Amino acid sequence: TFNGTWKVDRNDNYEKFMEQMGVNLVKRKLAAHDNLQITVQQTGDSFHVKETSAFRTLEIDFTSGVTFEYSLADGTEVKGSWTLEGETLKGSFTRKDNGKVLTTTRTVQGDELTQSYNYEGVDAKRFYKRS
Ligand code: MYR
Repeated sequence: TFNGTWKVDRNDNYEKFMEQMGVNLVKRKLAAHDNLQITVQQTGDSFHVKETSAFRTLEIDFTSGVTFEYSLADGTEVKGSWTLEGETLKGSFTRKDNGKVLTTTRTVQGDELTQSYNYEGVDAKRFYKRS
């Protein structure tokens, strides 16, 4: 289900979420139009994700339930994992700088992937279309 290339189509409350994350105004404005695209290849419990945006291109591998390290596009370093629960990927990532937790989910319905984000009481979503 997650397999394929997904291009961000629209955001819901993403700027407020980034503000809660401490991202400054200029970066928030840029990040709201980052043209993020992810290509996901799932093999059982393992995932290979290629991320491309206005900011960077990177590839990561992770396995359901296994902790890994990741740097957000603004440089914030986090450590955590994605866990596959049924048809939903549930992520929990702890910031290295302040110990606070960002939670996120990914689900696919038809040709749309929805990623939700929560940080310190603020929720946001990004919707991606298959491309
Ligand atoms: C991946 O599966 O794409 C890599 C792991 C993602 C971990 C956390 C994703 C949260 C991104 C939040 C962006 C916030 C910008 C301030």
